[in-house]
Amino acid sequence: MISGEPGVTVPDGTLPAPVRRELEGTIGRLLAPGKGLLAADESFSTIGRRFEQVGIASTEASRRAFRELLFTAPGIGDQISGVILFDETIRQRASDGTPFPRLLEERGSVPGIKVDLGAKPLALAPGESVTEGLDGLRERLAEYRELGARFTKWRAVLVVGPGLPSDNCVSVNAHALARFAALSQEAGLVPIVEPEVLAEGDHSLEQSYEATLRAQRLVFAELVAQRVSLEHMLLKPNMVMAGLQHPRRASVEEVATATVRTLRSTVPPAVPGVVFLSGGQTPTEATAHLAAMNAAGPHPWVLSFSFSRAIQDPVLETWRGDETKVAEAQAVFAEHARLTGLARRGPAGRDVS
Ligand code: 5MM
Repeated sequence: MISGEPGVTVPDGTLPAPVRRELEGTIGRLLAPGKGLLAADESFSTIGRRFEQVGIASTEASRRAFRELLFTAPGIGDQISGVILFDETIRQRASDGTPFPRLLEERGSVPGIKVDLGAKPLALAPGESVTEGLDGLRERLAEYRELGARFTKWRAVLVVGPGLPSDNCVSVNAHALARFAALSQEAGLVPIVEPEVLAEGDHSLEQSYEATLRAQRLVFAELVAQRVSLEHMLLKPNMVMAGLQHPRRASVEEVATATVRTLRSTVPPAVPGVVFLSGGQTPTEATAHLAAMNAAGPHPWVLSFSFSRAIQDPVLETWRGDETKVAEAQAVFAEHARLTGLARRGPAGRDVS
């Protein structure tokens, strides 16, 4: 029990006090003003696709070189509060032999890890998926902690289409997200809960809004049912947008308004922060949307970013696997991270640091 007003005590959940303190410390670092997260957790197939687009062969060496380029970018810790790593990456080292998690800590970014094993076809639900990876997760979390991770991420994928996402798909993914979050908190790792309503498709903004609302409602119902401490987690949602193949792009204001409405309707104020994915938006779009949402504040949660493509794409295009372009690509990275960090500014709101 903790004391609130004199004479009032409220239950403070099931997490032991030292674990709560550690999770709060990590969250404070991840949500530090002006900074956000870099999602560098592409699995083999995803990074293979991204590399192929710029003519780079995906090998252990090329993946390591690209991640080293990102993690050694001058000033990374001034702009990137945390980096989500992939299983291969958390075990790799910089050229000087420093393990990547230690390198990031030394530079002021918290190392984290994607712990799901990917979205797999959901039985009897054509076109839909369920994210796997719960078996043995407690043991894997203990190992990742040993390797230096201080937060975790799990992504569920929801497709919008006629009759989709199905209630069944939303439900099984919400259940898995909550199981992952509970196990992470138990291990002293801050869970980042990512129910992604995909932007791929020709659906309208209204359909994206409805699917996002439904997904987030159920995710929070499951989180509460499974005793996850809402104060010790972060949500990583999509922004509400028309599908990338929809003929009309919504305005920045429309996206910001619709996205903030879904948050207000579904995310309890106990949640300290929301770190958006970029979902195929250009860096300019993703940054403009985040800035507009923050300008519409103050909000009960910190609104920040956890972008992969919207930060990395221009860096990859500059680098293209060319050793002589490393410094130039790092400068592009620093500039994009700086501009994205500026989008975190808004009216004075919640401060968790
Ligand atoms: C980096 O991409 C992550 C998913 O990777 P896999 O599909 O290979 O497992 C993804 O979860 C990412 O962290 C988020 O979607 C954010 O990335 P974007 O590109 O949407 O900002």
